[in-house]
Amino acid sequence: MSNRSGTMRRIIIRAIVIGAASLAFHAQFQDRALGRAGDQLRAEGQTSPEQIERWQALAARSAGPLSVAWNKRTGTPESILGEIYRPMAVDAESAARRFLAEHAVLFKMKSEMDDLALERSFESVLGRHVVFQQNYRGVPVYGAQTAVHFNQAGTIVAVNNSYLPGIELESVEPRLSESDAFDGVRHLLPRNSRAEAEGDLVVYDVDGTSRLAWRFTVATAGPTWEMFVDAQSGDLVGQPRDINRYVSGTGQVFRVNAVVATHDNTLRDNNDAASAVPSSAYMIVTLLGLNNNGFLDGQYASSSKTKRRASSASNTFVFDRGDDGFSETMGYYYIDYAERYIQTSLGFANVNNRQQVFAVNRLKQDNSFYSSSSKQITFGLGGVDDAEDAEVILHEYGHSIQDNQVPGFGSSHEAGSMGEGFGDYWGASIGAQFSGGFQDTCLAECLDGTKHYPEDIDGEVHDDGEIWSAALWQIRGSIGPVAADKVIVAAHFLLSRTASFNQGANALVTAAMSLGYTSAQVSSIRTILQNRGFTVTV
Ligand SMILES: [Ca+2]
Ligand SMILES: [Ca+2]
Ligand SMILES: [Ca+2]
Ligand SMILES: [Ca+2]
Ligand SMILES: [Zn+2]
Repeated sequence: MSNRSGTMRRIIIRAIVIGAASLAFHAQFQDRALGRAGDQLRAEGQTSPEQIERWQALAARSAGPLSVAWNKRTGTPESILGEIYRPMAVDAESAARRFLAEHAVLFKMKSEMDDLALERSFESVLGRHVVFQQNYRGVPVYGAQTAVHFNQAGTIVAVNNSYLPGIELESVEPRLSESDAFDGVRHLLPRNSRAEAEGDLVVYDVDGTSRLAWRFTVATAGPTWEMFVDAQSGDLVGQPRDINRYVSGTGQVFRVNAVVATHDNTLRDNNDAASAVPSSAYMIVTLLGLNNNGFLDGQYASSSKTKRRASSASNTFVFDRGDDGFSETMGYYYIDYAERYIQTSLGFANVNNRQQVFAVNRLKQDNSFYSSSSKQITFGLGGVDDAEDAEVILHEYGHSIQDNQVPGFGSSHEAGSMGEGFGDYWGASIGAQFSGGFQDTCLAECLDGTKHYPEDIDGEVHDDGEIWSAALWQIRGSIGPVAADKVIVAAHFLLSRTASFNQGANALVTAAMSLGYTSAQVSSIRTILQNRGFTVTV
């Protein structure tokens, strides 16, 4: 007997060192050695030898084979499945409490269970489900719940457990009030997404440390932010997190615009007629980040200022250009695409990380604009509807990007010109990801232009912006699309709202050096800008 338990102990220790797979084997082995039912017993995760013994005591009395997963941090069962415990002749909550109390040492719970409050008790086709919330001295422990699931016969068939044992806090009285705590961190939320917060006092455990914290949820038109603030120190714990659940939908868009999509510069608008453009110009795309409310509302874009909005319960937005829903879909798709590119490919977490609201049919003129006061984009209907063209959509989004990086950017003539030039560049650079190299007439003329600073300045921001967009386009040709897009966006951070062309040029070179670009890349950028007539001294 002692020999056998000595062997077992050695096996236990080795199993723990080797990890989950071996532990599963061990548990199976030991169970069989004890002569109990449970050939199918499986274990996942790790725990201590003492806990294994307690587990064996539970498994020995189970009605059938079990599986268990261990919580790495606490060493307690995180999930138990199987016929765990025979029916008891009491109500479900009492039965659940009796079961947990009997195994309180295994679950590392207080035997009196007075820190478990009934959260929910409900029926399903399986049977009854009883969910407890853990409280610490009356304060809910965030995410700490224990659920006991019964089948129709009253047998316990599953336990989920995230109870957190061993919490020790000096006080559960917050030093900071809810509003003081939020005031200290609200500036950390992405710009333009600040709103009123809902706060709850919780015990929050992260990285093995428990603390008293205010949990805030901040609903905005786009993301819903969740953030935790230490209720004693006021420190933000972790990062704000978007807790919305987004869905994907289906949309139909032009590959950039009708001309680029067909490589046909002779296409005419024909008063918005669908027949003016061949069906080959369209492509079906996945619309990401939708809120699932049936409209084109999502994480990074919303067509909510549009009149008579398109809607689809299945998030299917397939229209041709005869329907304004097509323009809404174009706006949603390309804005969302650009923002994901900024965050994922360029690596900026804080550049226009918000929901861009736009309207596609409120303006009759052949014009579009971004408003730095409302932060919204309005696309005009004159001629070809502006939102039928990704280059226009992205141009306006370019203004939004710059306003987000440097609020009020463009307040001098040269800064305004750089804003127009960046918008044209941005539309062309993102558009080129779809166009396979084809440029429509306008873009080719603007971006490959030879305008030179300062003698070609005529005082109109779009005209003078062509000096800037042509320089940026050359930089892109020299160092590549992603490297160019990244340094161009990064350089905005270094500018004031009234920056001059020369400041913009020096900022580009400074940003390239700060990003660690090679000396060949940096000198190429510098030379291109100097050849445009800018004075670059960095
Ligand atoms: Ca038209
Ligand atoms: Ca239209
Ligand atoms: Ca029109
Ligand atoms: Ca137009
Ligand atoms: Zn513009």
